[in-house]
Amino acid sequence: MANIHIHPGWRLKESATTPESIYLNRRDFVRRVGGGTIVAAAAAACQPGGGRAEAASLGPLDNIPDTPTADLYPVAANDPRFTPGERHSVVSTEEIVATYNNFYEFGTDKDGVWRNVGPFEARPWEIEVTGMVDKPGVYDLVELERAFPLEERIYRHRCVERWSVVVPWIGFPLASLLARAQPQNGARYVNFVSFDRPDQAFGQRTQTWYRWPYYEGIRIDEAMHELAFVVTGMYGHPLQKQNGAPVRIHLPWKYGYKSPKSIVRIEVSDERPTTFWNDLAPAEYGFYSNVDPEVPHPRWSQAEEEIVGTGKRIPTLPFNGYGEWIGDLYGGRVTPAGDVPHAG
Ligand SMILES: Nc1nc2c(c(=O)[nH]1)N[C@H]1C(S)=C(S)[C@@H](COP(=O)(O)O)O[C@H]1N2
Ligand SMILES: [Mo]
Repeated sequence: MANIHIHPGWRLKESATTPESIYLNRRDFVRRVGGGTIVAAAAAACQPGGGRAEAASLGPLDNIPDTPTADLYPVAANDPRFTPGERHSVVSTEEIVATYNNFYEFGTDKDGVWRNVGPFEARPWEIEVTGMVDKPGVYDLVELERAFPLEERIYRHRCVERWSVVVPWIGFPLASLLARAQPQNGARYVNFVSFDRPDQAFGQRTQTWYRWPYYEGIRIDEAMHELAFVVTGMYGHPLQKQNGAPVRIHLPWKYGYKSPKSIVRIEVSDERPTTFWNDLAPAEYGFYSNVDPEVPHPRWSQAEEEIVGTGKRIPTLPFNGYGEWIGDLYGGRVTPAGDVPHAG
C-alpha cells in the first residue's frame, strides 16, 4: 500500500462550491494570456511616468503581471473528499475577489483598488529572508515558484470589518520557505514587510499618516503551522495586483489584515515585532488577531459576517472555522489574554 495520502481535514470541498466559476476563469485566463494581448496592454499601462491605470482600458481581471512562471498555473485543486463543513464554502467569483479589496497602498475605496494598481510593477520581484536564520538570502520569486510544488488551497478569508470571501489561492507552505532559510535556535517571531514605492502606489504618496511600508508579524510556531500559506496565484493563474501580486501571505484563522500583500522581506527574530494595525490603533487591533466571534471590535460586534456579493450573513466561527487544526497554539483560548485591552 504505497503512497497512501492523508488529506488534511481543513481542505474545503470544491464540489460544494461553484466550480463553474473557477473553471470559466481558468479558461478565460488561458485565452487572455495565450493571446497575449491583455498582458501587453497591462505592461503598456505601467510605463514610467504613467499615472493611475486607465479604468476604461483595463478591467479588474486584467491586472496579472507578466511572468515567466505563468506555465506553472493552474495547479491541481484540493482533494474534494474532505471538508470542515458546508458552511460558507461557496467559492467567491474572481470578479468579486478582484473588485472588493483592502490594499491601502492604492487607496481606501474597496472597489477602487483594482483601478489604481496600473503603475505598480509587480514583476520581476525579489524577497529577502533575513535575521535569525542560518541561510539568509535574497530570492527571485521565480526561483521560489519553481523550487516548491505549487498547490491550490481554497481558504476562507475573513476581514475584521465583518465581510468574508472564499478564495482558491495557489502557493506553497510558509514552513517550506522558512525551512530553507533555517531559523536559528532562539528565533521566536517572523515579520513580513510589504513594498515601499510611493511613485507606484498613490496611497503611499498621499496617505502619509500611515506608517509605510505595511508590516505585520506572527510567532514562529504560527508561521510554521501547516495552514500558513505563501500565495503566488489565485483562480488558476498568477495573482492579480489588487490581491497582492506577486506574493502575499494568507493566514486563514486570523483577520485579513494579518496577511500582508506584495511582500519584499521576511525577518526572523527573537523579539516580538510591532505591527501596522496595532501601532495605529492598539485598542482595536491586537497582535494575534485570531478571528473570534466572542470578542467584539470596540466599534462593532464580530458575531456575524456578510459573504461579499451574496448579501447573506452567517455566524462567524472561532478561528474562522479552522479551530480543529489550530490545536493548542494559544493555550486553549482564541484571543490570548490582553491581545486587545477590552478582551481581558
Ligand atoms: N500591504 C498590504 N497588505 C494588506 C492590506 C493592505 O492594506 N496593505 N490589507 C489587509 C486587509 S485589511 C485585508 S482584509 C486583506 C484583503 O485582501 P484581498 O483584497 O485580497 O481580499 O489584505 C490585507 N493585506
Ligand atoms: Mo481586513
